[in-house]
Amino acid sequence: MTNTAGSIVDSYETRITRAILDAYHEKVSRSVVGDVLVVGAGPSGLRAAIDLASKGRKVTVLEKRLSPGGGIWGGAMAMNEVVIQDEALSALEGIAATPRPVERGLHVVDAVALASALCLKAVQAGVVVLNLTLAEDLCVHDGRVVGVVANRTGVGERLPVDPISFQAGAVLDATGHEAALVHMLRRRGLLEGRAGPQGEGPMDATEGESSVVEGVGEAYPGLWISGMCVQAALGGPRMGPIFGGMLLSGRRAAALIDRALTDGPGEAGAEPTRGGESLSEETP
Ligand code: 48F
Repeated sequence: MTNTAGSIVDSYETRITRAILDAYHEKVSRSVVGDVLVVGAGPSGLRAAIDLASKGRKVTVLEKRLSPGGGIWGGAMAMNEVVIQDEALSALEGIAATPRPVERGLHVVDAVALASALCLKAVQAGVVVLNLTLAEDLCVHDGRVVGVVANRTGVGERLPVDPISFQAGAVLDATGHEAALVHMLRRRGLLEGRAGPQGEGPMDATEGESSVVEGVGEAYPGLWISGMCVQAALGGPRMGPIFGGMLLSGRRAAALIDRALTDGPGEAGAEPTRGGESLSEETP
């Protein structure tokens, strides 16, 4: 195709550009309304997304970084092996990353293999993963979280550019240590409750690995929590470089959300608690 003045140009480059634009916008467009929005593509968020999509739910994952995978890539102190305990091996179901037994109930998995396998499985299961997409706020209608306000990473924080929004029957805060969505509600006084700590406790791997699973629940109508977000929101201990609890936490979140979506709002009865205290004093 010649590029003479006044002629219409459709070069190889413009066809490549159009292919990207059409495919990306089709993908985003079909994600605008869905069953579940997962914010954070770490181990808990990806595991939850995979399980929900495998049950036929329409799931979108928003991840602010370039690479989905969260804290998996770095293993511990940048040593890229991940530890999984015996009791959590079932959480690797369907994930093509092979654990190798090491000692007394512990296994290691190559961090690159685990992160890649979770990402690939999610996409193959039908999850739409939107990276470089920052959840900057929540949509709350009539006392219920119904969606997420999102912007391109690096844009909304620096420039006066309005965001777009995604809506879903359930939103999962899987943002890890940041507990980003929980804090958005807390800042507005919407989570004024008795569960005071609001921040992780010091390291206790045994307690942390169980409470990160037990604490999964609906923190506010429509907003669920999993993974390290549970500890950050409810004040549980950090557990350090062991990842089984994260995957199990995602699995539990998926099971509870799936049940809640089937039963309808108000039927889940899975408000997360720690020490008998609820996250929110009253849930409308
Ligand atoms: O931190 P992350 O891996 O959370 P997780 O699934 O797992 C925690 C472990 O990695 C590790 C640990 C194991 O013992 O303690 O830390 O609970 O993944 C959270 C993801 O959320 C993204 C963030 O970039 C990361 O990939 N994220 C955080 N805030 C936002 C976000 C936001 N506002 N919008 C979109 N993504």
